Amino acid sequence: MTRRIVHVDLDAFFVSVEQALNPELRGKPVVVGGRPDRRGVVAAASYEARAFGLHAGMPLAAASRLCPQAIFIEGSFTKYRDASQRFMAILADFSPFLEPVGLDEAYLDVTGFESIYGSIHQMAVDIKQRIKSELGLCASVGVASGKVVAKIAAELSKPDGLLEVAAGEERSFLAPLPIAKLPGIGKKTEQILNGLGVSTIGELSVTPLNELKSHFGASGELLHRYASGIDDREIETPTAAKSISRETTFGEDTKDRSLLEATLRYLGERVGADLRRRGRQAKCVTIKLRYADFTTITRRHSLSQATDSDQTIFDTGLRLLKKELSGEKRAIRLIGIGVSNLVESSRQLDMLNSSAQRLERLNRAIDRIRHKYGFSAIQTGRTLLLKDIFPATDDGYTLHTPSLSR
Ligand code: TTP
Ligand code: MG
Repeated sequence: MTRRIVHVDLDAFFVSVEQALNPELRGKPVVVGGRPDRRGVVAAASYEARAFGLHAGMPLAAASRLCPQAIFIEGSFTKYRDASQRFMAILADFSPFLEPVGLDEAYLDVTGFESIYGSIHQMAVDIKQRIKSELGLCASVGVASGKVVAKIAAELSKPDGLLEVAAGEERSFLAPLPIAKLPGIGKKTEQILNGLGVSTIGELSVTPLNELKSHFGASGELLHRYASGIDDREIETPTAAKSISRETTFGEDTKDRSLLEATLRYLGERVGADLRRRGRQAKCVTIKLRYADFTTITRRHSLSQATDSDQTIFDTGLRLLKKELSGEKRAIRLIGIGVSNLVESSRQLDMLNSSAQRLERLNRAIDRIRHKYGFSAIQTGRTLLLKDIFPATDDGYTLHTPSLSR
């Protein structure tokens, strides 16, 4: 039986929630992101606003010049989180094989569910209908044999769309599309491919595998498969992790403090991003070191308040590292950082503290940019020196032990 994967993405999510709650905003150009006289960017623009050229990421001032009649709203994360939870609960009624992605997107495996709904098409119609009647929101739905094609189908169908790609049609569906539509192709990969004369997904699918591998390593093979419409990745239902950690072994044992600190920062950022993606915060930070003689130690510190901030995770790890290494003569073979004692994210306390709030906004903005343009689109000062040591991909640095450090 061919798999049927459904991808659901809400249209103009933040704005649509505002419009659902306030009928006066409906049918109008609306922007969530803040007042146009403030610094900041558009987080979400209604489709009416997009007709004027407004889009996410555009400075608010520029948006207001292009569309002076647009209504600008500050927005409130709590509203969007509530809507997101209700959205996911609706989807969970349709299939237990549910993988939420961020707030307004999810994959469902619905293979074999025809018998319940008459057809997968009918099921998709029912999903859209329930989201519309219970949340007042429009969803776009893509259906295909794998995640990549389902996601692209949903995106192409926007707004309020439904697009099903029949089994066997994946390759011809993708072929005419620009490579940037393929998940995993950020700015950097796109440039390299353009340099090779590849601009459509069809051209990518007929580029010799060897050539792709020589430029992108193991991810070259993945690109090739995705471009050919082959994607057998399973739906990953979230499990409540007890701890999250990243570690890496150096190519050569090292005593270089700045390399150790930069690597700790990088691994800490991966841990922080993973925590935020899971909507969790941690109350305990642990570092792990293995010395050249294979002696392995862990050191941990409990925080007074749970955190999901890269800065707090790193600062805590760095203090532990400095304490451990003071007077230490041996070189380091492996370094790792992790968090445990996880709790559900709650922000009320942080919101009283404006510097914590700023950090939270910053971390979330970085997550979004990296989600869209690849991990290396943004580097924090601390990790810059890694640039000269490890190959950077859209997905981050390729450390010596990538499976442990991603
Ligand atoms: P998206 O699904 O990327 O965008 P969207 O739902 O607004 O529009 P559509 O899917 O119809 O193209 O992102 C979901 C929400 O995430 C979006 O409503 C607001 C938030 N977001 C930001 O805060 N900043 C951003 O840069 C982006 C892209 C999204
Ligand atoms: Mg969306």
